[in-house]
This record gives sequence, structure tokens and C-alpha cells, in this order.
Amino acid sequence: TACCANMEISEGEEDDTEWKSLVSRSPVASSDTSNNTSLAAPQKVILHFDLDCFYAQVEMIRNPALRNVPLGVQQKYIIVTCNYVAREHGVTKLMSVTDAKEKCPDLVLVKGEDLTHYREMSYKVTELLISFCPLVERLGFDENFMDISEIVERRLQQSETCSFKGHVYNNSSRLCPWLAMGSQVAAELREAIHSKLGLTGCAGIATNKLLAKLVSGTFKPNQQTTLLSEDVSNLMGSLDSLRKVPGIGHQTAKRLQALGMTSIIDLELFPLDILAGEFGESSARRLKSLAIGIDDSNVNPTGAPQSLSDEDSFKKMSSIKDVTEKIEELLSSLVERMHKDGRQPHTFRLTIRRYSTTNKWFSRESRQCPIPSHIGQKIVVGNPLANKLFHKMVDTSKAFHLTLINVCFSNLRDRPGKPSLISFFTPRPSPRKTKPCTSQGQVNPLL
Ligand code: DCP
Ligand code: MG
Ligand code: MG
Repeated sequence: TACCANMEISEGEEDDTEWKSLVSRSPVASSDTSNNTSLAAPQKVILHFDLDCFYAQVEMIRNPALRNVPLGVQQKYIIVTCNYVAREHGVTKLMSVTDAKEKCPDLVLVKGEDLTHYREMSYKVTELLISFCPLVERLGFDENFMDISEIVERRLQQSETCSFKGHVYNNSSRLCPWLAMGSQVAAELREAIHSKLGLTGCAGIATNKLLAKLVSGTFKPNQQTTLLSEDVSNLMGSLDSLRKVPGIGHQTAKRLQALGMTSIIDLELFPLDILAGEFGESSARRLKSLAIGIDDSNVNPTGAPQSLSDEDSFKKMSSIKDVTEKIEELLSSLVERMHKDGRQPHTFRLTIRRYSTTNKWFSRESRQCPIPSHIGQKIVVGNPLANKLFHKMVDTSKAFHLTLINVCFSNLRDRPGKPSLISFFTPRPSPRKTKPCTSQGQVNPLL
């Protein structure tokens, strides 16, 4: 699905469709320990929100006349999403424009390459959720996890047991006060998102992130589903491929397949020691846990983005002139966003992808350099940094063929006396002051 330009990835590190953190984060979630703890401690209650046909909803808010027509949002020659009217006509996400027009000749198309409005709406949703409870983690542009365990506990102390709102997976009828209260909170939050921002979406209510995400799309659009523990194996068993498990990305699925696994059951039954030989002990345990619906990872409050970036992909770019123009175009909108953010970037990174038939996914190369402080906030279009970095990577005396360019500002720090505009995010215990640029910017290929 990386076929289209300007995907969510342009938001930088936080938007990872493969949800890598699930596999790499330190796990140690063997089934035994979790069984013990679930008896001793009250369960977590985790919500997962996913907005309905997100880009299309934003376009329908901008232009209400689009509400009742079949609407597709187009990036290049792909429909990245479409509203539910269009879906009734058989249009699907990531369909080519040609196919979509064939299915639905009345389809109205809007261009969705400029992500500005989607990004802004996306952060408004996160901000709204944070105003209820700070434990909110973004995933891509239209999803948020929320750990509402404390809210639920507090409410349960105050009130009698309550009933479930929305659907319960498999229509199960067992009592579970935590999850029932969780479903009430989810309904209230969905209502708040609707009344304050005009957006509808789905929610999943479960005891961990993995299950909340998996269950949230059971009934679409604008509905919510709660998963009780007795139905975990039903839900996991309903997934028709390994790739459907959040945390098992393209590459991981390929490696699992090479070991002979195709289904979730295969993974569940696969010998741990052989899996550990391939992935290492902790990732192997992690994978086996995921297969049975166990996920001990925390909801990590997202905080303000650690970098701002923008990118575009194309079939072929092979002249310096085109490259320079594209970089200028990307930089001009990025610089504007950087100004709105209010912080000052201290590192600039340029990323390219060369044409390759064999390695489409992992052929990105990048170089970064510090942004000299005298440039500071004056970093503008036409700055020489990008040019210099580009020539470090590409020998322009020979033919070259690029398919993507990404520009990124990172190592963002508050400017003295000027607080960041993204004040709505709960400040994290500021690592920036004591350890500048921990996650990136340590390696400076220019030096
Ligand atoms: N998106 C994109 N390219 C992709 C996948 C998604 O540009 N390969 C964008 C368009 C979507 C948004 O991300 O509107 C959210 O993706 P979802 O998969 O959640 O799809 P939607 O929200 O559009 O539809 P749904 O109602 O099925 O959630
Ligand atoms: Mg969505
Ligand atoms: Mg989504």
C-alpha cells in the first residue's frame, strides 16, 4: 500500500504502518505471567479509535455538498479513501482511479495530496482525547489508543454496575463491569468527537492495545465493539492472515512465511526455540504472545511530534532541475508548518529513494546535517543545506533515477521565550534539556 504519495509516513517516526514498536518493544509477556497478574490486578481498559473514511470526512466538512455524493480522495492515480456512499457502489480504499470510475461513474474526486487539513484535524482529535485523559497514543493520522483504566476504576467506585454501550463481540453476555464502563466512556468520547469536531468513527474496547485495535473495525462505520476475554481466541482465529496482526509487518510476515507459517494458528503452534533462532528470544516471545492476543505494551503518550517532515513519491525524477524544484516545493510547506509549530529545528535531513526493482521498501537513503544557529528560524526555501546533502548521496555526473524525496526537520527545541504552539500536548518530562537529541541526530554523516 505504499503505492501512493504523501502517505501518513510523512509525519515522520510516529506513523508506522507496520506498528514496529509492537515487535521491538521489550516484551516479556509470557502467557503464564499475564494469567497471574490478571487475577491479582484489575484489568486494563484500552480504547482504540479509528475515524471513518478520514480524508473523505475532512473533505465533506470543508464542503458539505460532498456529503451525499459518492466521493473519492485521489492521490496520483489512486483513491486513497472514499466515503461510505462510494463504498456502497463498490469503490474501495486504494483502488485505482480507473477502476473506481468504472465501478461508479458518478464518483466525485477531490485531490488529497496536500495533507495540511487532514493533519490539522488529526491533531485536533488527539487534543480532544487528551483533554479527557492524558494517556493517548497516536497511530497514523486517524487512530488513537487511550488507556482509560483509571477513569473506569474511579467511575466504578462511584456507581453501580453498568450495561454495555454498542456491540459486544460475538454477542457475548457475560458481565464485565470494567469493559462495560469502558464502553460507556468510549461512547461518550465518540459523541464528543462528533459534537465538537463533526467527525464520526469507530472504537474498540478491550484489555490491551492489540485487541482493542483488532476489534474496533468489527462494525463500521460509526459504531463500537467491546471484546470480552472469553472471545479473544475467536477474534484471533477470525484473522485470515499473519499480516492482519498489528505488529506483524510486511517484512516480519515474509520471514514467518519463509519458516512455513501462513496462519495465526501456525504461529501459535510453532516451536519457540526455532522462532527465537530467527528473531531473537524477546521478539520471538512477543510474536507468540501476539498470536494468542496477549500484548503488554503500554499506551505511550505521544506528545508533540519529534520531527516534522514532508515527502512526495513519483515514477521517475532524473534531472537536477526537477529535484531542486521538488525540494523547494516540499520545503516551502514544511517551513510554514515549522513556523506554526513555534519550535526551532536543529537538524535537517534529506531522504531519497532510488529506483529499484528488487528492493522497493528498504531503499531509502538519507543524510542529515545540523542547521547552523545563525540560519535558525530563517531557514527558508533555497537554503543550501538540501543541495549539499543531495550531492553527498547522488553522483550527478551519472544518470540517476529517483522515486521519492523526503525533507525533515528534527531535533526540535523551544525557542527561548517563545513557547511552542503545540501547547495542547501534555509536556513530557523534558529529555530535550538534559540530553539533546537522543533519538536522532547523533550520527552526523557530514562531519
Ligand atoms: N491513507 C493513505 N494511504 C494509505 C492508507 C491510508 O493516504 N495507504 C489515509 C487515507 C485515509 C486515512 O489514511 O483516509 C486513514 O486510513 P484508514 O485505513 O483508517 O481508512 P479510512 O479512515 O479512510 O477508512 P475507514 O472508515 O475504513 O477507517
Ligand atoms: Mg479510518
Ligand atoms: Mg485507520
